[in-house]
Amino acid sequence: MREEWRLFAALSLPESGRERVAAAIAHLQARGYRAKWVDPADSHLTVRFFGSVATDAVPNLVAALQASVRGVQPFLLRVAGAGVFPHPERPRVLWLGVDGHLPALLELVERVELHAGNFAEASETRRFHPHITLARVRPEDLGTLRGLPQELQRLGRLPPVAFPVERLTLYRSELFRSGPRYTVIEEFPLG
Ligand code: 2AM
Repeated sequence: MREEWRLFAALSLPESGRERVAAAIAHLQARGYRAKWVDPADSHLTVRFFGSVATDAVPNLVAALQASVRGVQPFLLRVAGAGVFPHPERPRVLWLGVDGHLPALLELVERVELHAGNFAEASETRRFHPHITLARVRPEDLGTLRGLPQELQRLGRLPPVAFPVERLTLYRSELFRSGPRYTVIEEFPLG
């Protein structure tokens, strides 16, 4: 049987950003909130989710991502703000936002789409909304999230954390009962 990997390209967070994710999760957990929390060590900003890709196509995907970062200079983002998808009254994903040099981020996203979008299982239908996931909310968690909008506002007002973007990373995601395991397949330095 032909092997497939579940792949996505993302920006990995520096240590200071991972600390902010860990602090945000600890803050929400201290409020008694329950959810499927991410492991802060794995936190990232997804640029493009490819889904299942045949392993024999991975070298071509790597070449396409190499092409997509060519000539793109490193840029600065900041971890800032917080929110939920899809709607505060129906929280499914809790996240931290980013600001800073967003035009450079959007250009990178467009270049990845242009060069590597054809490797993705599904075409991108949703507008790109840069975010760093903190947690996924299960239906049974909803009752624990009392005062969520206020808590997210509080997190969103914390001083922004610098997030220098120096490389794009291709990750493999394997899903286990205990949660996803991410492995770095290849890194693509900017500049
Ligand atoms: P999320 O954190 O916003 O859920 C690996 O699954 C990464 O790819 C996650 O960060 C996830 O984003 C992102 N992703 C984007 N689209 C996805 C999809 N359709 N299915 C699963 N993950 C997706």
